[in-house]
Amino acid sequence: MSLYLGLDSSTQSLSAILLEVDGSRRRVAFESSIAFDEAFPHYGTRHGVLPSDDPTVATSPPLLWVEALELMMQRLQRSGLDLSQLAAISGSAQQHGSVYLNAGASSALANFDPSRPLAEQVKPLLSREVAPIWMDSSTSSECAEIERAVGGERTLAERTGSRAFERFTAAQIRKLSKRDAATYRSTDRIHLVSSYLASLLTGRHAPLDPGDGSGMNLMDLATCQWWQPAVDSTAPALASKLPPIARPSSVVGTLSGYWQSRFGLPAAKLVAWSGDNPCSLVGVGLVREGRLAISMGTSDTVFGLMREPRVDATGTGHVFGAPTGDYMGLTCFKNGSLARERVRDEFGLSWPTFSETLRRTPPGNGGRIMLPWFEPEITPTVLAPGARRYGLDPGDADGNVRAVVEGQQLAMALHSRWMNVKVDSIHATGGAAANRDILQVMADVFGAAVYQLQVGNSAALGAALQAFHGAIVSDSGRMSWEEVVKDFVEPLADSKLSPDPARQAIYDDLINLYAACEAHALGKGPEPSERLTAFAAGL
Ligand code: ADP
Ligand code: XUL
Repeated sequence: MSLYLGLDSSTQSLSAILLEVDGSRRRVAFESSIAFDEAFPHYGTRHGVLPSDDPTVATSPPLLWVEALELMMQRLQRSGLDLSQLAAISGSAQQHGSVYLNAGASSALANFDPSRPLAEQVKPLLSREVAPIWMDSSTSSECAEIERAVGGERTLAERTGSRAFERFTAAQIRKLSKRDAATYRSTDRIHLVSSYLASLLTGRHAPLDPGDGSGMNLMDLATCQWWQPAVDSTAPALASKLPPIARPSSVVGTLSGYWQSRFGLPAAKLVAWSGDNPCSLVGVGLVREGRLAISMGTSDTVFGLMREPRVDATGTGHVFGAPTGDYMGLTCFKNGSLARERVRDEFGLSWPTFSETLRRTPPGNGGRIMLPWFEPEITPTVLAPGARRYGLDPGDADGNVRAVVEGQQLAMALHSRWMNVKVDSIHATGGAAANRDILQVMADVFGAAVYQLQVGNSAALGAALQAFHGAIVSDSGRMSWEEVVKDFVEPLADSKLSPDPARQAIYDDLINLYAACEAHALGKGPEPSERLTAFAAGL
């Protein structure tokens, strides 16, 4: 019997899933989650993010993630499981965020004192107290500068998988090097959240993997190595500050002495961490082409596996590396769960009453549309926050509940067309995938069957499967991904939600009106009121 641990450090929480594999018998032996704001109020985060006067700035405290890691290991230690059988650990983390360490880190990582908490030992190693995270959109000028320097948006997208995006690590690093050159100079190593936490576990600077590396605008997708023109265009002397890139799910070390002494853990293999979306891809079982997954966590993301990297000509989406060594297409929306919560709270609802409202309001919402941009939006790029409403009274509870859910699903359907996947089924994951009334709208908008999965936290599950795959491959050479995910990623048999043909027909029309509203709000199209009135009359 062997145990494999997957950790997921997301925006709002740290989760863990421990898999037990005993011959052909496989099960989840332990599952736990720590919500950052509740467990560590002394950092003053809201939904895991530090307060900021500028709505385009989003940072988090890297020490909070360390405290969470320690607390999780303590929970594991107290679980009563036989942890001497722990064979490997891997992890998943929110993508794009970066952590800045000084030259002291290289030796300190190997020599943490097991009698003292880790956060106080990591504190002196940070050259920057905060980590910019994926919700940041303060770097538009840096994006333009990087694209110009490498020969344009198209070139950057073809080489790295994405045009320049505000939250991607290159633009964030450039911002620091321009606006706080002294801090940049005092930085010896820039980690992603994933490679930072992996480094703490293995006691030396850990490499990152291509799945997370492709969220930086710095990695050549074809070679999975740093693309020198992008590195040179981002900041001075950057090459020496970046970690190396390892093969996906390769063993990059063992659990360091700190964790062994402090929590009685064995010298388990440490398998390269990845981003939460690449981990979710395998955690929902998308190891073959032709299906889509939608994750509704803090962000909403639509993604699918790709054998070949088909870059998005419209500049909306991304191509990332996948843990399987293939690629994945992804479109990300910042206004995910927090936008739904905003509407829920505005009208004093709970999730059950929010759902009940969805059930009794008509599809198409009488031609009333919301562009749910409560926070600056990633897809499409919207820097000035504020929901835009068409024919919708801001005080109308029923109308706004339906409008936020329909608006989000229509936006996801519209902006995932570039992936060119004929969708007949969708695997839904993330916290909001528990809500079957939201999933019914998804099924109707996409015209596809929607399934829920046995294990809700697909990113943590994907990380645990990555640990399993990495350990087996390093010991015995080979194991197909189909074999790795077997038994863990089956959709729940009775979870299927089918599209209703009449509702689907309404959304086939409404998506064009949604696109017209979006174009109008972005200053790229005419006022759509007349079209909305005509649509409402035909309902
Ligand atoms: P992340 O991994 O990005 O931190 P999760 O995938 O854990 O986020 O999802 C957390 C979110 O799930 C919460 O912000 C909450 O809004 C949402 N959520 C939980 N239960 C429901 C529900 N019944 N209906 C809709 N959303 C829900
Ligand atoms: C993906 C993205 C988000 C974060 C959230 O590009 O920015 O999904 O990974 O954790």
